Amino acid sequence: MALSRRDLLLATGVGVGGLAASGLGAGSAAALISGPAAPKDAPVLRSRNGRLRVNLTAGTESVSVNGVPTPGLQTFNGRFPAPTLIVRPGDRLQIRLTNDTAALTNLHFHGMHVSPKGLQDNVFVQIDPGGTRAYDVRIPEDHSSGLFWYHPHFHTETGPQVWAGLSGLLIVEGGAAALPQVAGLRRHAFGIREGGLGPDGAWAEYTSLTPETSTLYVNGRVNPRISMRPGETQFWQLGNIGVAAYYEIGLDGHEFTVVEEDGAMVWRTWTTDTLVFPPGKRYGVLVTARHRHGTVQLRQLGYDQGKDVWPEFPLVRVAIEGEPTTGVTVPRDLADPPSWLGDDIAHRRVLTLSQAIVDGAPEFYVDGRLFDNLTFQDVIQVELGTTEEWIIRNSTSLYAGAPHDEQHPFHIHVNDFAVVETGDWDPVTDVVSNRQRIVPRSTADTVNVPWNAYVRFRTHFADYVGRSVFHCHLLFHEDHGMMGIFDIVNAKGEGVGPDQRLPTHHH
Ligand SMILES: [Cu+2]
Repeated sequence: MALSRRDLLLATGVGVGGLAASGLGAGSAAALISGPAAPKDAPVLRSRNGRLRVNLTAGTESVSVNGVPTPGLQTFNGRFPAPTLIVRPGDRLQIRLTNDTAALTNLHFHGMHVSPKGLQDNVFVQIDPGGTRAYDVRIPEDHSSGLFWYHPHFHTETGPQVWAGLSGLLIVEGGAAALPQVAGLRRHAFGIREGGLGPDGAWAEYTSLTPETSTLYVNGRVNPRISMRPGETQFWQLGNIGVAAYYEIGLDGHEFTVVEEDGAMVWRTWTTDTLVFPPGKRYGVLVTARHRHGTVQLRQLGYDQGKDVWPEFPLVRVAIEGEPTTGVTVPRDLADPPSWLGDDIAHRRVLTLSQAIVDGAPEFYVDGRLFDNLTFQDVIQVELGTTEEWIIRNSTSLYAGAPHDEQHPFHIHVNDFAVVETGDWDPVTDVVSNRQRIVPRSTADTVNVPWNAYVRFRTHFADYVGRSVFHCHLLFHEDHGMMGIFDIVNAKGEGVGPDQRLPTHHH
């Protein structure tokens, strides 16, 4: 096969770029699959010599979505999906972001362990319409590797902007992808999101679609096709980069071996038939094709979030074809768990998620308080270098007027956590039952909290001081109050940055 590099990029998205740049060269690339018909995968932008410099313009465009010209999207650089950014630990990620939309915006690097201050992962940055800011994100040498994503995070605009198209994949190379068993495998990165067209043929208005009327897109396409050889093992990184959909994902007749969760290699692998992805969640998995030809379907099996019931939907067609080959396995234990898991606990905190209808409008709370970015109250202060234990509990059912019990995906910025316990919790009687102690196999930055239930995690505040946030990753909930602020402060009292005070509004 004589495929150009461009053809290869279009054919397999990130996978081929990853192989080419990891030094396998043209000889290996020539053995790769030819691709699906629809040539609309995201462009791949890769760091060189320790730096990835990118100009991104957020603007309103008419673009082709799954082969259909579609007005009404907001895009980075006119691309749907947004460009995939690939960096390495130790790199500088320099993004000059121009805001050509009519609303305030900024950038968040979901899951990254970088500074929350300045023009790095600072959600308090405010870029006015017509404005430009130059981000300079310094990724530490010891940063974990895996799948991350980037999207705007300006309070009250996050949901509408991600919905309209402003979310893209961000890959930090290394980690599980660099394991000797994995490094030579063909790879795919799947950015999965919901969306769809409105009655006028334009991209639908935010919140105008139901789960039943939504379309699920993988790298901007509906049910794209990839191929595997019989017996071949591939490395897939999957991420939910949408606003509200939950997914339970399975590949017919196949298993996933999990080697990466939320942008970090797991220290103990596990094998499962299905994986659940609340908004923001990512997994990296090894998949070995069966030893026979035919097409199998990667699919959303369906998920009941409480309010929203997401129906089954096809995600990726996997054609098993060509010469049989031999798959790979990885050891069950890949690394040592982080030493901070055994630290003394400096503080224990309990946060309660709830919601209510007030004057006919839904409100969402942390500890009964509505977040807004005009009055930063009740800021949690944590000490740099310490380990804490947090309990996140969901009392959705408790508040009068709440329309539904809902699950909430809890997400925190800057530092990952390890879940050590889950259980049921009755918010009326405060009785805990069905307590499950968990020996963690991985860290996470996003965890689902069912109603009348809790999760307990440990987290370590390493390396960075500054002000940041935790929130529900159902973006409508986040934008309507289910978010809180924490300050990481060092022994000298240094923490919140001068640009992390109350933002100014000019309406
Ligand atoms: Cu929520």
